[in-house]
Amino acid sequence: MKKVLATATILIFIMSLSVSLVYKDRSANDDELLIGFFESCDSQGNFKDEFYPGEEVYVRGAGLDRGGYYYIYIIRDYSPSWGIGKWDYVHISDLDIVEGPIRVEVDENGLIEGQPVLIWESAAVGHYDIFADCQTDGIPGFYDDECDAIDDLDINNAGFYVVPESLLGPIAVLIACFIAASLKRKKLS
Ligand SMILES: [Ca+2]
Ligand SMILES: [Ca+2]
Repeated sequence: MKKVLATATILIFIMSLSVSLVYKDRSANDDELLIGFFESCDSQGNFKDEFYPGEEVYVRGAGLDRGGYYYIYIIRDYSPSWGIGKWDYVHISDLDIVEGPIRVEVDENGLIEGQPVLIWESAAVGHYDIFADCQTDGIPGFYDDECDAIDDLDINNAGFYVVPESLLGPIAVLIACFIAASLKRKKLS
């Protein structure tokens, strides 16, 4: 009897665990579909805002124009406000484009097809935003917060940041310059 009870307890535990895991997966997906997002990430789709020079930059998005398509641009960090609503448009000519346009399709659930999508093969040092300009809703070429998407304001004003691999290089150069200047001064005096 004890054995039967123990087995039943274990079975109930395993069943409740799998039910909660399935529920967790489903609610995570629902959240993505309902809230929407557009974020820099790695090749596995993990959100990522700091990259090293030469690294690949990917993007993931949800809540986008269902069945539509977008042009994605990486731009040098646009620090003025992108504007909210229809009366404060940012035009593509206001932006300093580094990569793009990269065309992506959006599926019937509002997710970018085949994401995460590679948008930069070899990142260079700096602060950047990512702009997804909807070509199937709103006015292409202008930022419209109702159908377009931006990755912005993660690292100060930027959507992502490419850090120098080591700050030791520039510091070493500065120290060498300082020593050389002091030696020169000593020689002259
Ligand atoms: Ca920005
Ligand atoms: Ca980001």
